Amino acid sequence: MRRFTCTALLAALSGPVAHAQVIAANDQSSPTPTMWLTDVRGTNGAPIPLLTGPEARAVGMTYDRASNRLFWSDGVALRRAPFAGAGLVPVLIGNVNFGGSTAGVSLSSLGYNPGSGQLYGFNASSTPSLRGFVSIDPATGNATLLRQMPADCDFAGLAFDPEANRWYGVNNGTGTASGLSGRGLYQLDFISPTATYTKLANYPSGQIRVDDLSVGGGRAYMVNGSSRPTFVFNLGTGAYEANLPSPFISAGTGGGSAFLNSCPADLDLNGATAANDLTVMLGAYGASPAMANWNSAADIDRNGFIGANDLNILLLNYGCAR
Ligand SMILES: [Ca+2]
Ligand SMILES: [Ca+2]
Repeated sequence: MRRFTCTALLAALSGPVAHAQVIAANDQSSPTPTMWLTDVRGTNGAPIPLLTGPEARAVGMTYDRASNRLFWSDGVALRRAPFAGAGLVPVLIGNVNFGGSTAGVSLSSLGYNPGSGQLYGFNASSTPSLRGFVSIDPATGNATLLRQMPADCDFAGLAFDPEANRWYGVNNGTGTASGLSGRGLYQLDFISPTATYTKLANYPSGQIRVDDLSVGGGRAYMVNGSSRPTFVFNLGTGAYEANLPSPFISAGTGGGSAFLNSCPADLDLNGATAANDLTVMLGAYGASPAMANWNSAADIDRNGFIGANDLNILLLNYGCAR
């Protein structure tokens, strides 16, 4: 059994915890599945359990800050819960389905676009005509195949950055058809009539699989459902940073994760957009990635420069708090 530090127990028992953190679960069934919250700043002690029991299994997960809801799926069942720290109360929405049938449903990732109000995912089905990117009605689980993809493609992680209006994904497939470049971290557009897949990075040396992806604070968190750590890729500098340790007690074969980005422009990841975020922004203002005062979190629109648009996004969201 995992032993908790006093700090983690106190944090788990003392009500809401700060937002801007990574939530992750895997797909193992025994011992009891657990959904974990990890403080990416490393200041909140050990990972905190949010939910235990069979409903905590996940291979895909995402967060909608407008409704403060987590969505996750074990591959077929779709669940949601309002985020309120430890003691999540899950609701079964239903099964992900095509026209009422779960035949050929094998979801491997989940993401949410607040602009369209739709969930999206990758259906890693062994049925070729159902394998690819799907949109999913968050109220019903009804799915529509948006783009069929080949068997040697598997976007096991998808994450949407609402400020930059960008999708990111991790692909475990080795194929190079359909504009792909094998396994790795991508920025992609699978919704427009002409899809684009831009590979940002290979996986760290020796790694051939990543189970899910969360994006926030200028970083891509590449989560594994096994005991392997979470790889952290800085989207501004294009370099890997120190791994986060795995929260999992027992290894699964898949996993799901979400970044709790409750406030836009929360640069210091403390759950509010306030004076210190403005201080961070002004300290980095005018910087590009090679400069000493560069801060990847402050490049909110992800255009490679910290400028007026980034400051404007911060000012528009100033005062946000959860
Ligand atoms: Ca903040
Ligand atoms: Ca910018």
